[in-house]
Amino acid sequence: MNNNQKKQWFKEAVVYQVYPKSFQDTNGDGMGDLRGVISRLDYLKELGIDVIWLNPCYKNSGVDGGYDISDYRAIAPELGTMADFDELLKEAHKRSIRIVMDLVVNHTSTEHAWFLESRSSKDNPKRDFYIWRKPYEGGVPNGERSVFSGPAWEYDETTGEYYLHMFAREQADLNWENEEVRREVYDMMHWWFKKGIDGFRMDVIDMIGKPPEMLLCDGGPHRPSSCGPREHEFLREMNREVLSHYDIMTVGETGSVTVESALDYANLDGSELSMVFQFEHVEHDAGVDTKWSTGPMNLVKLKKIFERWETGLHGRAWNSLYWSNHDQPRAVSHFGCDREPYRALSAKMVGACLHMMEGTPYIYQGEELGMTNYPFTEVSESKDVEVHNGWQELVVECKRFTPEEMMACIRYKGRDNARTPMQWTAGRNAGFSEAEPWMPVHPNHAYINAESQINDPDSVFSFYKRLIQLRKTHPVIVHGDFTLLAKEDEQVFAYTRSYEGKTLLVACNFSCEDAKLEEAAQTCGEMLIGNYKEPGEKDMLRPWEVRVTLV
Ligand code: TEU
Ligand code: CA
Repeated sequence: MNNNQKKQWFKEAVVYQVYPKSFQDTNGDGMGDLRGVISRLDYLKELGIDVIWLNPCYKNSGVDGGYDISDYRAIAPELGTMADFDELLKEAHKRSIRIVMDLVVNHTSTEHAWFLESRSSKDNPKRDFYIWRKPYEGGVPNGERSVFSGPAWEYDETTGEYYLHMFAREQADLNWENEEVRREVYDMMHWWFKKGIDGFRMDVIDMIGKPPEMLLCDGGPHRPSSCGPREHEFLREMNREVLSHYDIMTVGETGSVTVESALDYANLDGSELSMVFQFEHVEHDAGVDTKWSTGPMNLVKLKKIFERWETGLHGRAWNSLYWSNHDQPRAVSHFGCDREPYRALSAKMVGACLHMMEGTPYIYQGEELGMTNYPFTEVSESKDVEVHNGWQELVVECKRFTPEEMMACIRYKGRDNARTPMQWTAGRNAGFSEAEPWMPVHPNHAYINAESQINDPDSVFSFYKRLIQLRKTHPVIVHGDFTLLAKEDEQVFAYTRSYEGKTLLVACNFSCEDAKLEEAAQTCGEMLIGNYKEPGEKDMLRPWEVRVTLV
């Protein structure tokens, strides 16, 4: 039996993502910490999730939410200690909850010891750990652009050369062509697995195999920067050397993945990763050449994206399902309607729409409460390097957006929407912290909070709980094939899943108006879950209604 046949648990699992800085503070410094995660494990157990994906909690330089790691084997002091981490792992395992860590190995912080050595001289043994190039005609080697705006090359005076950084200038890209780099990364991964962690979410893992053209010192233009010729070779090597030795799950964050390349990344023979994160659905409404846009979402386009992924991967590879994470706006604000009276209804609907598809569902902290985007009014309220760099480029330098336009984009798409503190109670600082929180608490915690939802059978929380239970009860949700219905309908997202003689019918109304259902999408069979109390008309969905039935 090969790897993935043995290890099927990741297909049945539901993952909950914890952004530790914003989850729960326990020592009164206004920032969430690992002890805070421990203190909320019973809440997560109650919700019924199987796996926690923990955003980076390693020592870092404070530039990009922990994605600028300066020591892979140390816990960030602001989040706690290694003893706290070990206890978290132990307490989670006691509750049969697995812990998946973030693996950020496309780049390190420029404060990492490897980089300090690398930059110190051209003949330092670690020089080649990073990607250094000579100037081209006195300037940058080529026109490669950072994901966070501006050139991807930073000049370093010590040796008069440029290093590559695909993200912030404090995040230098590692050179995966260097075998020693790979060796170091694999050792570090073994070290964490030996501690007993249950997997890795691999940050921008499609960028480790860089297309050689993008690194040419030729003054050339910005070129594709992901999934070069050695990408899959590196992942298969990592799999052989590390992953295949443990009973773990892996998910590759792969912004460039296509249905076709997913058949390599997440193939069912287990030779690379367990699953991928693809971006097409969350970016379906992105602006022409950047993420910044104000929507609107386009349901027909969105459905076609899901259809392509669901049918393309069925029986061949495995996918993740997510609406939101720490890089995305809130699910209900992006895909539902966060205005009353539709917020809770639509939060449930988008949840069911996603959880009934094929793939491993990810719930981002607060999504299970229907938490919403934050009403940012000033760019200075943002803590996000992506926002500030984007502002500098798009508003200040090239004046593509007026400040008002850019603020509207930030409210719609900014990553800080997902990073405001978790709303536990209606009380002070939403029960997140005794002290002034590092990010503002959303004023709507007065009525959107965990305390008021846990024991309310009609809450978004209780609805998510049932979605998770359904997955454990009906194999069709895990294994069924997918057929999209009503493809051109601009209000209704309806599909069926079929497996071993059972058919699941999911019908969702993505609008504030009633929606007519075509015959194939009309409710029949046993009602598994819905978000309205009163039964409705068979051929009509009410605003933001979802009905899931089984025959
Ligand atoms: O994100 C990768 C990525 O491609 C992001 O640029 C993403 O598209 C963007 O944040 C959307 O606004 C990962 C992490 O999830 C992110 O938090 C990090 O900032 C980034 O890598 C660098 O490590
Ligand atoms: Ca704290």
